[in-house]
Amino acid sequence: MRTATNTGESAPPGVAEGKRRWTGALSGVLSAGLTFGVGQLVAGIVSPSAAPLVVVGDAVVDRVPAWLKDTAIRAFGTHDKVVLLATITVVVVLLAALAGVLARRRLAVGVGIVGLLGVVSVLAAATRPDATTLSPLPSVLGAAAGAYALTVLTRRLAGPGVTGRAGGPPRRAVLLGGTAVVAAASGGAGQLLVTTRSAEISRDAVVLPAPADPAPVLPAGIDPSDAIASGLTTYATKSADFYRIDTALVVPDLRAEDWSLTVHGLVDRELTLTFDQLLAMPLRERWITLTCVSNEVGGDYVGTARWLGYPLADLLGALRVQSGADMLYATSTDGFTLSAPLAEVTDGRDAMLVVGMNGQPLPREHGFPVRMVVPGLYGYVSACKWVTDIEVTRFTEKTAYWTDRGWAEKGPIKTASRIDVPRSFDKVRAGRVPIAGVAWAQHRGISAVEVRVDEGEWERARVLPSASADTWCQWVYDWDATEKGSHTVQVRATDGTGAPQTDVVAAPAPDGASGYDSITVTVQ
Ligand SMILES: Nc1nc2c(c(=O)[nH]1)N[C@H]1C(S)=C(S)[C@@H](COP(=O)(O)O)O[C@H]1N2
Ligand SMILES: [Mo]
Repeated sequence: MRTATNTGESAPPGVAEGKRRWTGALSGVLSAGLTFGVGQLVAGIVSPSAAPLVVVGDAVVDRVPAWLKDTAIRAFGTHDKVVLLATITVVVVLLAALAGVLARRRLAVGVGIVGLLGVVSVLAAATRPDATTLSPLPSVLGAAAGAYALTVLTRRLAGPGVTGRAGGPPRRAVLLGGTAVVAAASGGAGQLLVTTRSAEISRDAVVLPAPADPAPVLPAGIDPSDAIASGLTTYATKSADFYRIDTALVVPDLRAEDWSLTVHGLVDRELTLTFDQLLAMPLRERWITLTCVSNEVGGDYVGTARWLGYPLADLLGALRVQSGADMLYATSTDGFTLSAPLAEVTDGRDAMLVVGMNGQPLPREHGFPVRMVVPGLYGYVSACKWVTDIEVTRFTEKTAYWTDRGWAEKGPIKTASRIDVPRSFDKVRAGRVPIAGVAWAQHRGISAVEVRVDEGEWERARVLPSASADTWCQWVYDWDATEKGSHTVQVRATDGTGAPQTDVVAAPAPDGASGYDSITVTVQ
């Protein structure tokens, strides 16, 4: 009797209650879906980087403790962003389901949770470094749509009689399905708007000038075909294969026509440069190897490309740097900052404001339209992507993003060598076994590479030519593998100044990993 009154039909109370709880959870999740769908649509119109999921993700990236960030980069590598977005999505879905269930008891509680998500998103949007007055709008309208949807769904589906004739399955399906369709459609439309107004179109329209000072033709002897066939890294890294490391959750959407760079601070004359003005300057093209400070011994956060740009030293020379300045504080459009030592930038090396990579405009993930590249310094203190502001200042005045998170203030690249073939734990046939890899000590160059087996004598490997001291080189060593069984192979390099690579084992933090790369192989 009482059960019948409560549920409005004859299903056992537990079943009906369970079903309604699921309906509540689904209402909550779909309302959250609508929040993000509408948010994405408004972001598509207002600003792609202001989409709720993006701003919340960016805020999390900037606030997670340094150790967690380092661990994530180590564990997930370049997939760390996907993992983060998936985690945030799971948390939101769970919260939204909870909001939907609670809303059935007290609507205000459920709507309150949606509102709270909205507030978090608005705060995240408003505090982004590239925030405008319109940035909170996607979050505000998205949260409003979500709260409205949850109210309607809860009122129509959670009350008594919901599973009866008036509110039975057809109406539930229409309401829930309709919400899902609107959420997906607005999200999809927003995504379409984002892609059509994106920097990709701007990039397609860029025509790079021929370099006034072209890169040298690569010397013969690079990329020996047998070693490449067995897995040696190619000397030149394809842009699509180039490692990507940055704090940006979505690639900044910066059009070349909207880009400008301001150079200011301790200079006699300040400068604001547009993209067209930069392209009109005499450009230089160089092979340069980039390395990330997070690269582990034997790791692959390193790559070589042909970079086209304008020398930073020439730019700064024209502005006349004042005495006392020792640092360039570069800021990216998304608020990332780095501090590059002025001494290295102006000592004659090819430190550049870069517009081209491997003969193409910079790929968006690698800094379109303009980034910095300084040979010899780890990326976090030199290679600012999407750079829009450079302040000439002092290390005593300012600290940059990674320095604030415990990494070294200055980051010269440590001499390193890596074994590419054979792979560790490979089984090889007794006889002549080619061992090959790469070695780098940017701007000092590599003068020698040595290999040793089972901690025996160090033997000279053949160092292949390279374009300059600013790039890595490949090396090959022919090992006469006679003794069957398991062996360890180690490598070490000597830089162009004659300094040997250190054997001291160090983790990437705070100033780069060190120690010898080593593999274990079984001779059969
Ligand atoms: N704007 C911006 N620039 C940045 C970073 C970043 O997080 N944001 N990361 C730096 C780091 S740590 C490295 S190693 C290089 C990597 O450049 P790539 O992604 O083109 O390989 O970019 C540097 N420039
Ligand atoms: Mo890096």
